[in-house]
Amino acid sequence: MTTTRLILVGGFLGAGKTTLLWEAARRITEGGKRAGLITNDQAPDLVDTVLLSRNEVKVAEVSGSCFCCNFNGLIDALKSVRDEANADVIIAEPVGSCTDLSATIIQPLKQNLRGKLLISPLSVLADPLRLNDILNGGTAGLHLSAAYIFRKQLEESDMILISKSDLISAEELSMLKEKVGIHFPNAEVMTVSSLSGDGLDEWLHKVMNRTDAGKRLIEVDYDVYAEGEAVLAWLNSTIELSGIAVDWDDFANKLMQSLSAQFDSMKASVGHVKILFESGENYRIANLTGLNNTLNFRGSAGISNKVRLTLNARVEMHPETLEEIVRKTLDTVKGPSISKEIVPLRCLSPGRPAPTFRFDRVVPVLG
Ligand SMILES: Nc1nc2c(ncn2[C@@H]2O[C@H](COP(=O)(O)OP(=O)(O)OP(=O)(O)O)[C@@H](O)[C@H]2O)c(=O)[nH]1
Ligand SMILES: [Mg+2]
Repeated sequence: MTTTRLILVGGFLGAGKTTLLWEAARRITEGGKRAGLITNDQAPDLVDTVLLSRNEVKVAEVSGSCFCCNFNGLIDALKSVRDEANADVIIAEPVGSCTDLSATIIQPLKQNLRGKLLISPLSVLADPLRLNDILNGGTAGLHLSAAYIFRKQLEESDMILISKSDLISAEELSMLKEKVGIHFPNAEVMTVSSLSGDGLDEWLHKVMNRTDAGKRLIEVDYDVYAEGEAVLAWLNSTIELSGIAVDWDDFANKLMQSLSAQFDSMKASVGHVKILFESGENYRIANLTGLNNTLNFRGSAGISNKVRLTLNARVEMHPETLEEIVRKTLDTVKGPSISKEIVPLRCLSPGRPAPTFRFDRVVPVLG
């Protein structure tokens, strides 16, 4: 490999990583450089990969395990994006429930790919509403151990990006930024909105010109970390649906409203539920990142006879319960006139993280 730049964008589930990757790749391409992306998940059939692949940019996926537990998978993905897309810049999104990236990914990369990879400061995104609650001593509606992961992600970051800055007022944002600076004095704090574009160029300019990645290591209690991951049921599925002149946008609305209502009534904390309905060139995407008021939709899959649905859910409950809810809700919403074929469906609870490497020292970056 020659010197390719790698930008790692971490942050908890639903923080806005994929949306930022999309927007950053677009800006990098417009600036005349070639961008490539890497997604990561505990299982294949990722909405993020399908969505990002609709862009012109090369996307590789490391699935079945997080980057830290499948370091070689990350190296292979880096090589494939670099070689196949001739990428100058690669942006990678680790699993949203992962932490300890400095010790398990950044230091090993610095050592193993010295001279071949320029690594940007570790950027960690945080949803402003969840972040505010966590800084006030709450858990942002998450299990205590999941909230621990959220805090650890921020603690190890080189840059904290308060995401979705369009969701709160300028005054609230400035107060939050100050509070983050007090809680995490070692990180640089910035604010971004992928929706309005605010702060994106400033962030990109910094990460494209710096190599001070993984400046510190943090202590992580792997028992708490493992529990924080294991409390989430993880469901990935691809489903072919067919009927006669079906309004898929209406279908998507009913499906997500029903799932969200059930999770809320069970007081089951949602990490992220995302669906993508694809009908040829048309697609509709829906995201739920907490209670029903976080549900949002984009695009249109239109009216047609056939659609491909990719569904990913990370919800705090037993995997079998999540699978049953998803299967039943799909059947109820589709009724007898629409047929469904589940291509694959995987539902699991992540196992204990077992990183390939875990460095106990910061690898220096040579000038
Ligand atoms: N208002 C607003 N919403 C945003 C912004 N960026 C992302 N979102 C929304 O936040 C939700 C989650 O976005 P993603 O980009 O999928 O988040 P993620 O961090 O990749 O989530 P995981 O892959 O599950 O970890 C979606 O509904 C997005 O539309 C933003 O700048 N402003
Ligand atoms: Mg994502």
